Amino acid sequence: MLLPEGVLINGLTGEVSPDTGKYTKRLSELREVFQDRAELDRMVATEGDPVVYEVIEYKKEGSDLFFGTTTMEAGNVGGEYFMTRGHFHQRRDMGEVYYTQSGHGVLLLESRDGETRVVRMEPGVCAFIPPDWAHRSINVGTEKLVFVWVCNVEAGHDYGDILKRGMRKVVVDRDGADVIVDNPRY
Ligand code: PAN
Ligand code: ZN
Repeated sequence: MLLPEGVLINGLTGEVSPDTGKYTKRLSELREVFQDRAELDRMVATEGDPVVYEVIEYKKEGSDLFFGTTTMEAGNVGGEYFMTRGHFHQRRDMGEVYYTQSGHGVLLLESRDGETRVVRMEPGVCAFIPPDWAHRSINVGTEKLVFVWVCNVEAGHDYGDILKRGMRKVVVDRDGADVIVDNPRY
């Protein structure tokens, strides 16, 4: 039998305790994600392959739900802000919740038929991600962006389409302001 448990989440660091697993994504692992690959390679070589984000999860065998944190560093690659890979769920009937704890971000969403929506990620904003909307989070601030996500264990990730051609929009820095523009590569 699964037993209830309180899990402590640090909204400034993303620490989850207890956790059941974690991974880190560094810039060199996100080569397909950013447009300016020459600048990415330069950053990997000269800045020690910076961490872009870390995911920490709490998942119990036999449960229908799991949750965790994503903690994104601040930065950009040639003006394109640090972002996650972005994905649809394998299960098209399963959505997700993103609850921002700290920092400033943009949650970029795209429906299967190509509609774009944006939800600003600010502390206290709990974003509803409907089933079958691709989602990518982007740190547009100067500090860590930390959010809690809650999802069905069977949702799964489908990275294929987004890794291949990106999303229809990209979020770039223009004189310190975040601007959403058409993806020139799409
Ligand atoms: C999140 C994401 C996490 C990392 O847990 O998986 O923020 O983003 P990518 O998986 O797109 O690299 C989630 O949406 N899970 O379904
Ligand atoms: Zn997801």
